[in-house]
Amino acid sequence: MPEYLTEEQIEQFNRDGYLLIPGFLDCTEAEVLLARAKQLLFEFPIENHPLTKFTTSDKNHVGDDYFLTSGDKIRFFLEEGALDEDGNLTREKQQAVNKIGHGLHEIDPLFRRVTLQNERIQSLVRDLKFHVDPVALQSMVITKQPEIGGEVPEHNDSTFLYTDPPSALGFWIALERCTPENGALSFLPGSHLKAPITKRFVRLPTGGTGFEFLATPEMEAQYAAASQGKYVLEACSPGDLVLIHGSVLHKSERNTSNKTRFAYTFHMIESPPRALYDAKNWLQPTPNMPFPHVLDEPNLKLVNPALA
Ligand SMILES: O=C(O)CCC(=O)C(=O)O
Repeated sequence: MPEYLTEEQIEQFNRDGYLLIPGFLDCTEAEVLLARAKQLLFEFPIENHPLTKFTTSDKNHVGDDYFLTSGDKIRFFLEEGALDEDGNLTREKQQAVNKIGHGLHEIDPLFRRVTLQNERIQSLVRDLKFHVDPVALQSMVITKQPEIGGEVPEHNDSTFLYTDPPSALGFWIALERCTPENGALSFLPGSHLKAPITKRFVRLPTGGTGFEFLATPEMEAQYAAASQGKYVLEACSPGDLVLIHGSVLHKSERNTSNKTRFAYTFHMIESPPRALYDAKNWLQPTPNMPFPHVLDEPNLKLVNPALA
């Protein structure tokens, strides 16, 4: 018997490749995370920041050291539109950040509680049966700043968090109202069943990041044609959770409103030997911070004494 999800919700996730769960966090829980994210933005020192922008286009994807070594840290990536031609910030730092990442789920006690010390997450993971022994590998707060909050182009998450076989699962929690105007997520239902992962985002041997292609251009065109369809926009309220299959196509538009759109998201993958995560991936575990096992009881109870 499922503990948290209904059989209908599990079927819906398997059919559509995503599932909206309204009110996964209550309003207070969502407010606490929102306030913490704003505090982090307020407190981070902009002096000595390398002014790394979060860019997502196929040709120009972020890949400097500040990004590549952010897996076990809390770092701040800027919006492309927040810098002028000379590289100077055009607005206050709090309004210049695109996302905070990628170790919030381990380092920050409030984000850790929601991610790794949360019985609802454990029940949901057991119900979904997507993974046997998942590990959490990254987390982010995405802020979608008013007017400059950039679009996130169509993609699937297993391209960026690649395992063999693909096993990524996204948890995306709205911390504010998400509307068509401020860049709510939209999905291509069923696309996870129609097209395999055709490329993966890797560390290049020459430095930086790029894509390694796993299919010929002909195969890619064939899969792209098979997965055409109508995107469904999912408006959300604070606390709503969207589960995102690693192969489902999704995107979000630019924020054209005057309101922010904060969301907290983290990802899990299956652990070996069921799925292999290799050294080509941009995000690497470190001796200080191996990927935590989500269903591992001792791990769940372990609270970093430095954070207690
Ligand atoms: O929050 C967004 O706008 C995009 C998030 C997303 O696509 C992802 O985390 O994979």
